[in-house]
Amino acid sequence: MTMRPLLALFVAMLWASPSVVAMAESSAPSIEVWKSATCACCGKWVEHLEANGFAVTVNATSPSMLDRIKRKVGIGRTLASCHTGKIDGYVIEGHVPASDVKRLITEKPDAIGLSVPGMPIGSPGMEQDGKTEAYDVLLVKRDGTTEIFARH
Ligand SMILES: [Cu+2]
Repeated sequence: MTMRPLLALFVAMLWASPSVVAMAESSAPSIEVWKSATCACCGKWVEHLEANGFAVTVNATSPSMLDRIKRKVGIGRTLASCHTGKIDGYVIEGHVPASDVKRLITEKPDAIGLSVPGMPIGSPGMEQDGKTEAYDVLLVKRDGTTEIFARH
């Protein structure tokens, strides 16, 4: 008897999920990215976003300007990576997978944004001969603390 409502819920979820996916893909989310003109892995990350349906505006920036931008948006030294992006008021620092950016703008948590500190091998834009290392996508809170948003 108790299984029936659960089953109904499960079926309802199955029905709901494809439409949620379709909604997320129907409008191209637009992201603005700041990076140095010569950063190759940054360029590959931009291509990764575009391949996943993002409209990307790229700003070529000097390293010192990039540092200033990171500091201004609340990305400290320990959270920093090569490029910095902004989407829907959120900061996207480093090689964050497109799927996590989409989840962020769908779930809309109260936070500064996401960061993948450093440049982990195998993250989007950092592919090297199929090698990968484990990395976490961090949710950067308004007080500067972080929590794990996704593990890869
Ligand atoms: Cu990089």
